[in-house]
Amino acid sequence: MKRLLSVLFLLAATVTAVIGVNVTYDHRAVVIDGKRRVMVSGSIHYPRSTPDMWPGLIQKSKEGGLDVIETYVFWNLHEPVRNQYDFEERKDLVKFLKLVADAGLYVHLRIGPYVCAEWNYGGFPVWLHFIPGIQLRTDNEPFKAEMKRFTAKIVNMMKDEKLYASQGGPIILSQIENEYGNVAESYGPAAKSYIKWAASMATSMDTGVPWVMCQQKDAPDPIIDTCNGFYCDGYKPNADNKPTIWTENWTGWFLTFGGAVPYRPVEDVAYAVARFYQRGGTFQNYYMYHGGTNFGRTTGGPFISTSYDYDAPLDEYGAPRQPKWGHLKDLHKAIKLCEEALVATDPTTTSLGQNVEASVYNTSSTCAAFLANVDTQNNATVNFNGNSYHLPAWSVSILPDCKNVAFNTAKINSMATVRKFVAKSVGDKLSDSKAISSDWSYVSEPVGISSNDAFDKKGLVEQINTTADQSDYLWYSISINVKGDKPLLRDESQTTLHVKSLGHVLYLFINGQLEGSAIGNYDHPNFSKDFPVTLKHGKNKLDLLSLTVGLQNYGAFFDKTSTGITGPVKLDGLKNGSVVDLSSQRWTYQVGLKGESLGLHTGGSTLWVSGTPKSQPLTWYKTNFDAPSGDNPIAIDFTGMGKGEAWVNGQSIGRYWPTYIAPSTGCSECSYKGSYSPTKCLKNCGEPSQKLYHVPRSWLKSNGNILVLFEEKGGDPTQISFATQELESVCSQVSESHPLPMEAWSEDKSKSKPSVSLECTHPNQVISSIKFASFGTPQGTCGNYSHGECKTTDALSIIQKACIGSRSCSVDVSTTTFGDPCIGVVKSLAVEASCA
Ligand SMILES: *[C@@H]1O[C@H](CO)[C@@H](O)[C@H](O)[C@H]1NC(C)=O
Ligand SMILES: *[C@@H]1O[C@H](CO)[C@@H](O)[C@H](O)[C@H]1NC(C)=O
Ligand SMILES: *[C@@H]1O[C@H](CO)[C@@H](O)[C@H](O)[C@H]1NC(C)=O
Ligand SMILES: *[C@@H]1O[C@H](CO)[C@@H](O)[C@H](O)[C@H]1NC(C)=O
Ligand SMILES: *[C@@H]1O[C@H](CO)[C@@H](O)[C@H](O)[C@H]1NC(C)=O
Ligand SMILES: *[C@@H]1O[C@H](CO)[C@@H](O)[C@H](O)[C@H]1NC(C)=O
Ligand SMILES: *[C@@H]1O[C@H](CO)[C@@H](O)[C@H](O)[C@H]1NC(C)=O
Ligand SMILES: CC(=O)N[C@H]1CO[C@H](CO)[C@@H](O)[C@@H]1O
Repeated sequence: MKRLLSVLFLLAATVTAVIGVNVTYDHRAVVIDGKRRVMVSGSIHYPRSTPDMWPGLIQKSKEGGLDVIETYVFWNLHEPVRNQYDFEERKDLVKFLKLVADAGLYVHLRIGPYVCAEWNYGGFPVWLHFIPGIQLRTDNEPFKAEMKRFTAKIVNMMKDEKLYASQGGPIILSQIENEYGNVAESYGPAAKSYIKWAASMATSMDTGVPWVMCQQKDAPDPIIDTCNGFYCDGYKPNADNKPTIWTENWTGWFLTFGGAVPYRPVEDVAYAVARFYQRGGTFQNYYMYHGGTNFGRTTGGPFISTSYDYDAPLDEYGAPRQPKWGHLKDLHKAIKLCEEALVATDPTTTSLGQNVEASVYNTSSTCAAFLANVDTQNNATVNFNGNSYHLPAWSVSILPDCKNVAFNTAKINSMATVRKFVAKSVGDKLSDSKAISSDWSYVSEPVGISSNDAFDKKGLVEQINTTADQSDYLWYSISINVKGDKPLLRDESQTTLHVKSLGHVLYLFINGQLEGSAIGNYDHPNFSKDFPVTLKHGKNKLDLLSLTVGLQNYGAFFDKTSTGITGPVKLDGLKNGSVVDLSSQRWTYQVGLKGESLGLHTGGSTLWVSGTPKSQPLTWYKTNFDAPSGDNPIAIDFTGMGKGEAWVNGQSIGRYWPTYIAPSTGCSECSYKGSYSPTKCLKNCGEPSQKLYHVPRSWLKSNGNILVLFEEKGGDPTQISFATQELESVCSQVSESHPLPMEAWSEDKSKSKPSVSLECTHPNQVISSIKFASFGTPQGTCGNYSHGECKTTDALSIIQKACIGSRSCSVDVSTTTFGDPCIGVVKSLAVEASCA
């Protein structure tokens, strides 16, 4: 009987699972099976992590309070060669979506297929560029045919796997095109007809779920136009029957090689999100919730770094970034407490004074309110609904019952953590050396032309047209004859080679020797440079190696952005004072490196010789290594190397470039108050933009792993080391005056007190020591607390007693627990602990 029952139960479960839900929308919200929903979404791009990381990322998204995972679909990853598709491993879109469904979350599938995303060529395959007569992203038949073919490919794949909500799957929304409204003007009248076509092409695919277009004010019905930005409060869609949706709320910003590391304070992210729901929004997406890593040559830009951490709530390696993750989790709980009121009616907003306003969602059965202080400096105390409320500057308080504050965006209850990468020796090393290996072999890459596929051409070529992005590298080679009897050149010190390039990086070799280099940056990939050169009498070989560092991904006609040495290239320093222009002479070209054509990245080939030449440009290095022990995330610290690409067991972990240093200025103190911009909050000025590079654990065996590097400039591989991410401290600081912790909301409110909660994130660890505890007026931040003037004497022992040996603990922030060291002063409790 029991067995029969469970069979019946299973049958019932299967039946409900295949019955689809009806996703529609109205002016308030996305409507699922007739019910309006308030939803929180977060972006995770599946190829920016590995399949073994996906379940953990999705689980932490769910715990963080997300309802929806949003991802782009990356056309150039899935169709590297026209009509040859790849959906394996990191590209296994279906597997990713099924894992999201298994976790009980919904999906917003942004097909694009133009995706921007700081991704190479905005996600377009470069082969599109070579289709005769094609014009991308406009009303052009060859382009529309390709876009429709790929969109249909993905839609049909989703349908075959029953992944649309209408079929019982997780996909409730889908996006066509991407931020086209930002650039449409440049495409003239064709923009309008293109968008009309894209809208009807998409809706004709009959997915059973709504489509959206972001940053597209003229999105044709029934497509919902949505907002992207740092703030989207006040956004109104283009028709009364469409809900207000925020498809990209930038949780931070992307890093570039040559830039400092951007971050966005969580108080400001929370403020932006609360303002959005306050002013009528019902669906908001964090871009990114997990940023991850640009493996291989997938970065766009140009100059986007390999790390795509984005200061997201989940860090590059998948760990919760605290307090960001936790504070937003508390925010989501507060918003969910308001859901019934939010979907029932429109808000009524009234001014409570200068820069202070209340929005109330009030019906006969339910009431929720948001009180906002949009002043960038001044705190405010306001009267609302018969009570008095303190509103810190640039903050929103959420009152799910129009009376009690469940959350204030500027007051963080969540725990903070400090995670650090700690150098780790590998294998059973006898020495203390943290080097990955002292035992390397190498292959020297020939300078200049070495391939039978090299070709001659008069004049300088454009790089993307020439390489079709099959490689970062393009050789431009030429010979110059300096006649011995009647020397052409003035004094050698006065001879210069002037090179103008559209980017992105250039190395100049003269007679086989590296003479100099030039680099662009994110804002200006192009450069002009005068290289002092030394030429000998007779024939001189000039080899210019031009590199791309990710192709343009944004802007009108971004696909037509040129790169490479388009000239002029001139030699200055002739005896008679004139300049020799080499630009229109006959050059020899080679796409890619010899080592690339030999497949050296796998570590195969018989060319490897033992040894570790240092500071030698154009060198392939190889070593074997054992995986660092434990299960914490791993990175390689590339300090000591110049620039290049690295492969672990044949898989590219991306371009490395630890020698590109961020500007030394621009990192001054940053307040969360006031409008955010990508340059407002920066750190690591004067340091390498990126020195740590993620090595996914799942790419490693316990021993016998192969690491291959291709170094362009010259470096010392014996200096590079593994580092593992370690949890240094967990901290919390909570004030007596903080709103009640969210857990207490549904309990007896009169009894609950604000509390400090700590938890070791690793399941096998417990709180092992209390590094700091103070009740009174402590100062500082996690890792850096100090006592204030007011403090009790026994805070440390109270916390030790409550926490040591437990995985988590919670202590009330109250004079009942600690006594009162300074009557009349608002006190807080700060604790720093470590886990082991
Ligand atoms: C889906 O819901 C909409 C409105 O909520 C309704 O008009 C429509 O008939 C429903 N469709 C199905 C298939 O139930
Ligand atoms: C909500 O509406 C009721 C009935 O109209 C009214 O009495 C009450 O004051 C309103 N509450 C708020 C906070 O505006
Ligand atoms: C404003 O409020 C915050 C948080 O409640 C507090 O720390 C700060 O001292 C206040 N500032 C002023 C000028 O009162
Ligand atoms: C790079 O290009 C920009 C815009 O085309 C131009 O203004 C600038 O002068 C160029 N810089 C160099 C160093 O050539
Ligand atoms: C590639 O070549 C075509 C035709 O020669 C030219 O129109 C186009 O501008 C070039 N592409 C780039 C990116 O320069
Ligand atoms: C200077 O010498 C170069 C190289 O021989 C020649 O091409 C050029 O025409 C000369 N210029 C003048 C002004 O004589
Ligand atoms: C720690 O605090 C001290 C004094 O407040 C300050 O000088 C120092 O820069 C802080 N260090 C960090 C890492 O924040
Ligand atoms: C690209 C884009 O939409 N940028 C916007 C991001 O949000 C800020 C603040 O609202 C705007 O100023 C930018 O224009």
